[in-house]
Amino acid sequence: MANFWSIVNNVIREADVLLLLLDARLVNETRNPEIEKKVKAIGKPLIYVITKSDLVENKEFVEAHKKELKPCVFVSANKYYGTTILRERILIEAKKHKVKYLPVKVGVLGYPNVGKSSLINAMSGRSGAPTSMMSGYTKSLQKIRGDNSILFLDTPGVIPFMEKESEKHSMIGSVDFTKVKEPDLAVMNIMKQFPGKVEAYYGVEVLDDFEASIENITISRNIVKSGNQPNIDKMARTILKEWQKGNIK
Ligand SMILES: Nc1nc2c(ncn2[C@@H]2O[C@H](COP(=O)(O)OP(=O)(O)OP(=O)(O)O)[C@@H](O)[C@H]2O)c(=O)[nH]1
Ligand SMILES: [Mg+2]
Repeated sequence: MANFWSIVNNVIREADVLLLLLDARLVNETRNPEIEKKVKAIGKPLIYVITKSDLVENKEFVEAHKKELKPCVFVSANKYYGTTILRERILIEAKKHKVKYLPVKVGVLGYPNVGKSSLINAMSGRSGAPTSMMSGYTKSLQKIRGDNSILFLDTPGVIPFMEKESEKHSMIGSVDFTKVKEPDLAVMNIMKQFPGKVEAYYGVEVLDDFEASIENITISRNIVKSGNQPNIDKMARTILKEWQKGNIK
């Protein structure tokens, strides 16, 4: 991870404009005060890009963020929303900061798995930046030509240095479902923050006792281990996978 930070620091130095990608479902959780501070300190423009907006039905909730995050653009790499507006915003910010040459160098920053490489691909119309549902996929700096006016600098995702919140990282997908140590805790956290979504997806009753809900889902899917006991760990990992893939929304 230390090495990933050094790539991020170099990109902050090299880029003319920085994008900080935030997950539309977890806007506050995916902000990174360390990155925001560094970019401000160096005096470069930072655009907040709220991505995966196709996964959010309650647009008002997302709209509320517009007031506190400036400038801010909503996009979806999957649905190609917002890419033209973002391109315009990048060029406006570059001009405001007196960038006199093209292409404008645009550093793309954010948590692992937030959708950095996917956005670059959506904006460049090619698959120049490899993507994956497994977090930590981009491991080095990649330069991808957007068009004549933009050169993207893709970075490996980083999380704030001192942050050790494993449930949050599972919810964001920064630690992917195969690596999460306690998937049941991660699922309970999602159930708490997004009431009823997991239960609705699996067609079980919403209970106050999240552990019981996971058990009910496990039983309803007949996921068992030896001795015919419900295999909670296996089911919780599957639920987490569906969440991280954006199927539960
Ligand atoms: N629904 C939805 N899924 C998205 C969107 N953008 C990315 N994804 C998915 O999110 C996952 C991660 O995407 P990447 O583009 O690889 O994310 P990244 O930020 O580059 O990840 P690292 O390189 O690991 O830091 C993939 O499964 C993508 O398909 C989006 O706008 N909407
Ligand atoms: Mg990537």
